[in-house]
Amino acid sequence: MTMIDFTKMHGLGNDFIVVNCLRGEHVAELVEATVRLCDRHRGIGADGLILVLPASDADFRMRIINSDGSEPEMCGNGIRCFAKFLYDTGLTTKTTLAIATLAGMIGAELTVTDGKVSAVRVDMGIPRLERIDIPMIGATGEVVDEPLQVLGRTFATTAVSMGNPHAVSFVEDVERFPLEQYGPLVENHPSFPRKTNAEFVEVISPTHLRMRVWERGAGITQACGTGACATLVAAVLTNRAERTATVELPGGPLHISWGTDEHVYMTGPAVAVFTGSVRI
Ligand code: ZDP
Repeated sequence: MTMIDFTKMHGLGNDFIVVNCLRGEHVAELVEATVRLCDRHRGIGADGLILVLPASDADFRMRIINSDGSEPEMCGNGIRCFAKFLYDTGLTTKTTLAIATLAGMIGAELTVTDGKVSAVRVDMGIPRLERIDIPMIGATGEVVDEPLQVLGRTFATTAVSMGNPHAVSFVEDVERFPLEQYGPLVENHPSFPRKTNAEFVEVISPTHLRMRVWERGAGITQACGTGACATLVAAVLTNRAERTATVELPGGPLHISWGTDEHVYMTGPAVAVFTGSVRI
C-alpha cells in the first residue's frame, strides 16, 4: 500500500492535486491513478494532477495530467499553483523560477505576502499561430476568424497555440451560450488532430473580455490560464482588444498582456485549500 501526500490547490477555481515527486518516486503509479484521484465523487476531486519533478536544465519540471488521464503540454493556472507550492512549502526560496514543461521553459515571478505566495506572473512564451503548430488541418497560414462549422452553426474561429491548442470564437452573449453542447463538438472537431480547448468570448470592451471554456480532456472548468492568454491573442489579432486586457472567467479575472517582446504574460492568484494523504 502506497500513501501519497498531496496539496489540493486552485487558480480561480481551476483545481489541482499537487504532489511532490522530487525524489522521483511513484510517478508512473500516480499518472496511472489520475482519473481515480480526480473523480469528484469517489476521489479527491480535481481538474488535473500536477507532479513536481526535478530538472537538470531548469529549477523544476512540471507535469500535468488532465482529469481524463491525457497529458497536455502546458497549464497556465496550474503553473501558478505549482510555483506557490514550491515556495510555501520551503522547497525553494527563489521568487523567480524557470520551470520546464512539455511546452518549453516557462518563467514565473512570485508575489509574496506575509511569507506566502499570493499571486504569480507567468511568462507564457510566444504564441504560435501557424496552422500546423496548433495543430490544425488545412492550408498553411494563420487561422484568424475562419469559419468553423459545428452542428448547424458557423463560428468565426481564431486558432492559437500556447503550447496547447486553443480554438477561440467570439459570441454575442457568453452567459447564455450553450457551452455543454458546442464545447465537446469543437474539442473533437476533425480539423484538430490533437483535439483542442474551446473558448467562447464576449467583448465587453477593448480591455475587458468575458470568456467561458470547454477544456480538452476536462470539460467545463472555472478558468483556464492558457485559454485566457489565447483569448487575448485572438482578440488582438481580430482588432477586438488592446494588447493588455482583463480576461474575466467564471472563476474570476486574469490579467493578460501581449508584450512588445511578443511574449504573453499572465498574472493571477493561486490558493492552497488543504493537504492530505491518499492511497494509490
Ligand atoms: O490543453 C489541455 O488539454 C488543457 N485541458 C490543459 C489544462 C489547461 C489549464 N486549464 C490552464 O489553465 O491552462 C490548466
